[in-house]
Amino acid sequence: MNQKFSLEGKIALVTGASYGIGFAIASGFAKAGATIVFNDINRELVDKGLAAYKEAGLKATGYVCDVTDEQQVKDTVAQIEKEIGVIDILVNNAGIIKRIPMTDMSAADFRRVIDIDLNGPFIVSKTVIPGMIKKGHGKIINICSMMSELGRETVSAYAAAKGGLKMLTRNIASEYGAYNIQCNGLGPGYIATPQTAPLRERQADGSRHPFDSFLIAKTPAARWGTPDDLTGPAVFLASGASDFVNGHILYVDGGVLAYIGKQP
Ligand code: NAP
Ligand code: GCO
Repeated sequence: MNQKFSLEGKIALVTGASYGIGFAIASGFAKAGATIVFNDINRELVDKGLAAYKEAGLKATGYVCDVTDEQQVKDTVAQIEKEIGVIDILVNNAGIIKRIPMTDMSAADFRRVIDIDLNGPFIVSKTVIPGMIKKGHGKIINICSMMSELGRETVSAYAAAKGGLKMLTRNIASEYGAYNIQCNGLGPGYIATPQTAPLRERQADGSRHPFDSFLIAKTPAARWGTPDDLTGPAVFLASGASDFVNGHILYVDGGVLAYIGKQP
């Protein structure tokens, strides 16, 4: 049974994986036997990531690549295939959020979030899939969100992107399942990373951020998730243990989506 969860001999690309959730998932893949490759948006971040993987005792190869730039993605995937090998596992992790009330949000800001969080996974997936078809197998994992299912004030662009990513996941599953490519989503709940740091900042009087208190009351596990909470589910979706799982969004949220919330 352990063999079913092994990633030995597999090449995994995790986008935006210099730190945060991507770094944790890539690290989990490495511990499961995969050769890990990652990209980030600039050399400084890639070097930061390389140092972090080295410090964790893990071998990783990093590339500077903006997932929204189709030519950069084509060139990077070709370089990976030449230097490392054809990609078996793709995790579309790179993403941003802009928390702005919708009526105050510029169209440019809305487009930027959609570009990175939805167009990026489209561009990287369409570039990687031909190699997977030639290999006769592939795993694509799209990092979705609670906002793939729920709305919230100030995150209109992000929710639209992550809702679209849920359906892109299902469409890739539908269109390429016949090539033994499984495409699934991983939907983290609220995870303690730099992206959510503003929601956890202590108030001037030292009290919890209002959202922090709200989230704890909305989570049966009564805690924020950690990036490490995602590594087991990610390895499952990247491994042979999920070969008949396709088009599924696996929520790793401590029970948020199932829970009405603790009575005040
Ligand atoms: P994070 O800490 O902000 O890390 C995101 C990474 O993606 C950063 O390294 C970022 O670089 C990189 N990136 C941004 N734009 C890029 C681009 N155009 N090309 C390549 N890389 C780019 O975010 P996180 O919390 O780890 O989240 C990772 C993913 O999980 C995102 O898709 C996010 O939406 C999703 N997610 C997060 C949570 C959560 O609670 N944290 C929950 C559900 C889903 P920069 O440093 O330059 O921005
Ligand atoms: C927010 C948070 C969330 C998390 C995550 C939840 O402002 O609501 O940033 O969007 O990042 O996506 O699953």
